Amino acid sequence: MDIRKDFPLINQTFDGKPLVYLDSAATTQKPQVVIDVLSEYYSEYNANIHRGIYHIAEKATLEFEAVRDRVTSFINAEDRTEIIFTKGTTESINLVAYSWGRKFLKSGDEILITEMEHHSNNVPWQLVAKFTGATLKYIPVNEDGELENPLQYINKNTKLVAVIHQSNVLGTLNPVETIISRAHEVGAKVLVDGAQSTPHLPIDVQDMDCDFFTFSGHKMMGPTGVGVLYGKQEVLNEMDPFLGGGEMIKDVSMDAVSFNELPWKFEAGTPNIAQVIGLGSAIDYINKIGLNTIYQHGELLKEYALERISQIDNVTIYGHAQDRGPVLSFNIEGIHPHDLAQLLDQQHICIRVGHHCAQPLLTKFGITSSARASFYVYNTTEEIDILIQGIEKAVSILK
Ligand code: C6P
Repeated sequence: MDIRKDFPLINQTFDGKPLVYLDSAATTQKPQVVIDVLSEYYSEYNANIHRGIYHIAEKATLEFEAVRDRVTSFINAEDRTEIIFTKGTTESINLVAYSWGRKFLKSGDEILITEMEHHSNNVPWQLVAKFTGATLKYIPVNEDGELENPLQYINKNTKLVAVIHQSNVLGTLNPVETIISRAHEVGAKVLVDGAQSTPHLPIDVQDMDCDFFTFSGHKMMGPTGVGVLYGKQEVLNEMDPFLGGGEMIKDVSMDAVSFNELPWKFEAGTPNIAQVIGLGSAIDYINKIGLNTIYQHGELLKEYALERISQIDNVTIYGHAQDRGPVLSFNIEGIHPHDLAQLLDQQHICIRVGHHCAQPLLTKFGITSSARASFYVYNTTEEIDILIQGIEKAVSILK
């Protein structure tokens, strides 16, 4: 299936050279259908939702709410009321930290996260720990970039486990099902950060049995500014609202307020209407290709990239987990990753360098930054060859 033609930006040339985009873990490129749907909303039925009774407002509401149904089946939630639209994974996790964490955690309780969390699944829990007096604990990461005996850290004081599904640095896929089942044995809730896994793997939240699952639209070919918080209905019902105002109310008087039902209780203010509708189109596009095809293509690119990058002289690849996704972090001895990225940029090759918003993990590996190449369904092995040539050229200049 030739899908590259669907992506306007990867077909652009710069100084006659193609753009080689290898930073999809940061954000993916968007197919034309997603771009068109955004433009259609603004040019054909732009109106606020859940309010107006004129026809374009009704169409906007219908299109917006229809995406909730598509997300429900995309991750196999039991009910559409379990799907809350946020502006991204970061907001989804913060929502849980404020509305569940601050309400239910207290001194003596333990919040368990891992050393490989993205800051978005670390900082909110540091803040909650400070606020509630709960203790924040970490499951360590071993040299291969895998969690070291994760079940050993779950005990009767554990009240919440928040774990990254696929690492944005090492690519490691964590055994979330095993962690969830052990956590439930001690009565703890589990949040899975699916920002990196959802674009690549079929997700079934009922099968996984997580209490919360989060992901971002922009990492799966949708627009920026939209994400999802999935929560089990009974857990969401126990929580207080995160933000106040707009659609989250039922009744307001001078001195009292009652809240709307799920999912709107957690969707304050005018929502990200265009972005949600764009996410719906991205889900349709993914379903058309098929997540199994996307996964297989990712496997092929990952294997090829691992083989080619490991042949570079003096290279260190971070993370060698058995089970991993198509993202690869590395450093070349004596070369600063920022210099490498700058020289690659001159060849129109886009990779990410820095701490990847996972400073505790990089510290654990004894580094402050790395280069990272990440791949998605529109990438090719030829682009990996161009990356390798680009790296060789950069190394010859920098050495
Ligand atoms: N990682 C990366 O280049 P937002 O920004 O809210 O859409 O997603 C945050 C986030 C949370 N968890 C994981 C595992 C992530 O990878 C990210 C975003 C990007 O790795 C930007 S730092």
